[in-house]
Amino acid sequence: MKKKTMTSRYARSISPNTFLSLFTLSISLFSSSSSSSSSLCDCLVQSADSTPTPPPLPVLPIPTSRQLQWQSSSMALFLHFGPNTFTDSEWGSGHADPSVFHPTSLDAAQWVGVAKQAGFSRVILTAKHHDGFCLWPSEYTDYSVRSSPWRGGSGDVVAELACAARDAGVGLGLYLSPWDRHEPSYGRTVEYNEFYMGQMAELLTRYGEIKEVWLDGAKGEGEKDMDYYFESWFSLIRQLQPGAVIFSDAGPDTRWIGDEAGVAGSTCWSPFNRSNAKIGGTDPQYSRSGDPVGQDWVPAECDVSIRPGWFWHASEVPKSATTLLDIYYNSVGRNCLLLLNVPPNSLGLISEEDAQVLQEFNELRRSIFDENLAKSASLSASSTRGGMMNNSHFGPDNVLKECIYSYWAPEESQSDWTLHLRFQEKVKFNVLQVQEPIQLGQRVIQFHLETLENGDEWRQVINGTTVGYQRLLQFPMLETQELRLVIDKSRGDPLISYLGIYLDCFSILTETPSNTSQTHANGSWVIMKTTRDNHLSATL
Ligand code: FUL
Repeated sequence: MKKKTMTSRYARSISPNTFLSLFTLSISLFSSSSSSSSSLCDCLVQSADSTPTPPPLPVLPIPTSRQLQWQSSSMALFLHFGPNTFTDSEWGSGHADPSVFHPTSLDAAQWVGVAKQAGFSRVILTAKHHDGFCLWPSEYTDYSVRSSPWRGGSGDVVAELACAARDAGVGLGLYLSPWDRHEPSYGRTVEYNEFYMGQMAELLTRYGEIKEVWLDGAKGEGEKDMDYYFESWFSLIRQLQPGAVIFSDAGPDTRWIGDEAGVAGSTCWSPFNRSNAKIGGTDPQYSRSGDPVGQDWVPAECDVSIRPGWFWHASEVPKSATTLLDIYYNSVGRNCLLLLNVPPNSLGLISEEDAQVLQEFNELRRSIFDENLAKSASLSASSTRGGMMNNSHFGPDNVLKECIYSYWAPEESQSDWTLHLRFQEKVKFNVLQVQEPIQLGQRVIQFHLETLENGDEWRQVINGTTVGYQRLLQFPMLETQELRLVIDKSRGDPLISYLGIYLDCFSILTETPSNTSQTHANGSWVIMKTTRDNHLSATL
């Protein structure tokens, strides 16, 4: 098939010198600020050749170092906690008596421990939800922990969580709701923006390093009209916490995916036009898919709760581990970060049943993804940048290293982009993982996996659109000795940093739609699937 190289249309080149300094800067920032990233960077290939072929130019836009670090963490744990936890509500009126806030066993170290053991390296707390109640003793309002009986009015949930997170090496993010149903100045634009920025400054100066600031676009119908000074808020956040990513419906660093089910589009670009999105009024379809010609790098975050509500309610139970696994495929497996809400209960603890499910979810992921079956294959490629004979940095074997800075790159101006895997014996698998070195931009538009049958017939197993940081595709069990990953369409030359094949014995694929051909199904030709606990979910 003739491929279209879209370099001229999409790549806004920058000079090689600028690129190299950007590249070096991003590696050094990435490695200095992330403990887990040092192992990622250990795999940088050192040249034995005195004049190695340099990396290709990036295809813009590209991520900042804080976005790279955010994306590499894959999952964060959301903690909705406040008066709603005690009043059985979701959107508190803002008039609940502060005395309702009385967790008798609050233990932030338990929250962080549960998160860490289940593989989450960041937690994000609702420091203030829409009811306006502050989980820290804000100077600007008395509607806070200071007016509650908890710790005799001298407690500070944000401080306890910050301390526990620091001790455990877990990152901390904070949610400060713009919509405030308690604060009397809400509705008076200048006054409320000053109030809000005063609170933001407290949060960003008292508690050490903050990794993410979560700006919720929600607001009830018929509520007072007012403007939020987003640009001033963003500048303040940058000034006080330059390493923090800012989440909102429209970025600037990470965007809302457009639903609260944890499901991204099966096509999901990190490029996006921020000017096309409005905080509090986005087009869900645009948010889900991103924009292949977007000027801004704004990857998506998928938020979803382990329970039906965001806050803890005695009557609700957590989703099963296999349901969480399904959500993982549809979020992390579609180039997004999964933000899973696990609300502490009215004792101030993550409930035992939630912790149990998280542990099982962790075990499921480990048992599936710990062993990349592709490691036993011998790899070849249609071409290699710099040639295979020249100690190339860009050979196909790089796709077996867990590092985005080592990747396979084809020779420039090729019409065939293929990675070929040959096994000594047949391998059995049903999951494909592909990753791009996104520090050089998101490139792959369309790809497919094919297997050799009857010695000389290549049959397509699955196809997909977009890869990004990570793409996971599921398909019925396959047994083969030869495989090819073919990139059909790309913005510039495609680059692949990782290729994995895995055996998932937990998700059961049950139904194939009769009207969907494999060729056009975009990695989701298995429309409905059920997991062992009979959970049924749509994967589109
Ligand atoms: C929504 C809010 O209205 C919900 O209460 C929750 O905080 C969720 C994460 O975002 O917009």
